[in-house]
Amino acid sequence: MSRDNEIPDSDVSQAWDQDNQAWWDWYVSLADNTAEPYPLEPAPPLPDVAIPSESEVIEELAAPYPLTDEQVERFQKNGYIKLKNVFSAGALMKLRRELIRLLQAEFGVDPDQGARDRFLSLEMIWLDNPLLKAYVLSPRLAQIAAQLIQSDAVRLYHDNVLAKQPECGRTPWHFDDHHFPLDTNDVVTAWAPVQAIPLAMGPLAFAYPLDVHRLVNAVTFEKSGTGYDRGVAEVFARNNVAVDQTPFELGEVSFHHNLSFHTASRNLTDRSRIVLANTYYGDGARIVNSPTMVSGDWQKFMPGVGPGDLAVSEFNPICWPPERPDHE
Ligand SMILES: O=C(O)CCC(=O)C(=O)O
Repeated sequence: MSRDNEIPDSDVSQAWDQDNQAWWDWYVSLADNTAEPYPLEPAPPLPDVAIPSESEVIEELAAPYPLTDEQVERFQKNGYIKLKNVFSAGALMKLRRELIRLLQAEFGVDPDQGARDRFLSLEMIWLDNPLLKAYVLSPRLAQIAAQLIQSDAVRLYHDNVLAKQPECGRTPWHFDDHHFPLDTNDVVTAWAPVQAIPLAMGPLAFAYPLDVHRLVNAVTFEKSGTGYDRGVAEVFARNNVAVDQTPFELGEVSFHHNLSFHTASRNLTDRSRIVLANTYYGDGARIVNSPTMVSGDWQKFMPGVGPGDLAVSEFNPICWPPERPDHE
């Protein structure tokens, strides 16, 4: 029980009443960080490449990235897949430059210089930033997402710029099913780092196969403290659950299902780990009847849409297939 109001710590039925940055500050506070930290190490250098024009980027992001049946089956079995060369080095460096500019404008800190300890987040950037719009509504990412969840059409749930600063702690074990108040499991997040991620920087790490989420059904979510994170880690360790914790090459993007359990370790390098994470879902999904505080300020991502409604708003365009008209 929390002493203030006698509401149990497991009761998340109340709505989130702060912004998305406050949500992330809260969420990462649920991670267990008791392991001894190591000293920071230098991040790998960024590539020295020509930066493409906006139209070159749009052209690159419109080209399909065909998946093999084996890749789709692997995603469906394991709940995630890491794909190499989804973006060229030039397209990534252009995105990185823009994300740093946006983070600096919002938080007043250069995420690569001296800023410490925080998990910064920006979302819904695509709405008034044409360059970001090209990456977020990118036919390439949405086509991969649609193929992985075998959906005829996918909509955008939201974009999320995530900057894990040097020395910031772990991302707690979780799956995204609670984060997105959608009544479907046809949900996939494209997690696109804008630099290579060595182990020391805390790459996203996935427990597999997908159905290991059933092992932790009985672990009660707690909205304060690190009990849930520790509980999941203990069950996974006891059951020898496999975890893919491997570096990301430049241009590599992971795609994870909303039932895929994932985590990330601390960032122990001297550079922020910056990522653009876009979530897509199968067209036709509805909002669940009772969204919880774990879904954060979801109404910002779907203005005018209420519990039980079809998950369709002007902020959730169909991103794949490109020719499909929006039925609003
Ligand atoms: O970037 C992270 O550490 C966590 C991101 C995440 O959990 C997600 O995008 O689903």
